[in-house]
Amino acid sequence: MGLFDGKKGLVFGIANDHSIAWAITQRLEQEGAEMGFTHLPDKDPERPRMERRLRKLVEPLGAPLIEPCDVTNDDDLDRVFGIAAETFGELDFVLHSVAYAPLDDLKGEVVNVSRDGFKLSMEISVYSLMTIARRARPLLKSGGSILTLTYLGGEKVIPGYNVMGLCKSALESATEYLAGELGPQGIRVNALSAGPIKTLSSSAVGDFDLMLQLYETMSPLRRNVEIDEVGKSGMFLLSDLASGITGETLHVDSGYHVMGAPPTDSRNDDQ
Ligand code: 0WD
Repeated sequence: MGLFDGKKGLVFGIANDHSIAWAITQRLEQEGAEMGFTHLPDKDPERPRMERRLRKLVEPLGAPLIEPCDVTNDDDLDRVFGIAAETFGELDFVLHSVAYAPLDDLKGEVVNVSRDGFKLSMEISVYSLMTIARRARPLLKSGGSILTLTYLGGEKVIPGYNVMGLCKSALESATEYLAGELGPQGIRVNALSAGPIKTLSSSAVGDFDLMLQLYETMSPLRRNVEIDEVGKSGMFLLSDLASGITGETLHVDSGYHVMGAPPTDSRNDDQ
């Protein structure tokens, strides 16, 4: 008996086998979930890289829905949710694991962020949660849930995270508002705040290797989180085990977020 036997969901944001959404998907699949998946539309239809990568991962799971979807495109979203309604009827969960900021805006100081870069980052990384939740709402069963992915840079200044920090702050607020609005329908909305994990997206974040080192020396567990730890906690938040949890941002980060100063054993004795 799996926690997700007979349950159906939609997953946005698997780019490859290093993606956090893939780690959560693997745990959901082990628990019996049936899932549909979207990928970024390929720019060159002759070389469908994104589609091929996703198909390789999810076809072995017997995925009944694999569709291109750019979350900035309403037609794409309408099509995907239309197919989801035909394929699944009702949904039990939606996983939103999507974020983007133009490289120049991500690398530059927040004070210099461009108007267009700010709008695009917010649209893909924050508004997409609202627009997905709106379309998912009529399909989600009472007891269903939505999960998004965030990072500590939405709560504290993390140099190098820059405009994405502003996006994550707004995303966590959106999680709370959506929880407030969808709760009366029995739908939970939560965010998982993951520690740094090497993926396609994180490779664009400045000083990423330094962050990995900091988590090793500063976090209470003195190590980085494994991607499967994010996978199983994500599965938990989407499952009935978390039936009393909504509007929450759960940190899965070896406890790094509770530290206010470096631990004594990491300080240089000569100082
Ligand atoms: O350390 C990390 N990796 C952390 C990631 C720590 C804490 C949080 N997160 C968050 C990210 O901000 C993101 O919200 O987790 C989520 C997933 O990130 P990931 O697994 O690290 O990154 P990745 O494997 O790149 O998946 C993000 C995907 C995109 O991948 P690429 O690399 O192709 O941009 O978001 C999707 C896309 O699949 N995506 C879009 N999907 C639809 N429409 C769009 C779009 N316009 N833009 C990006």
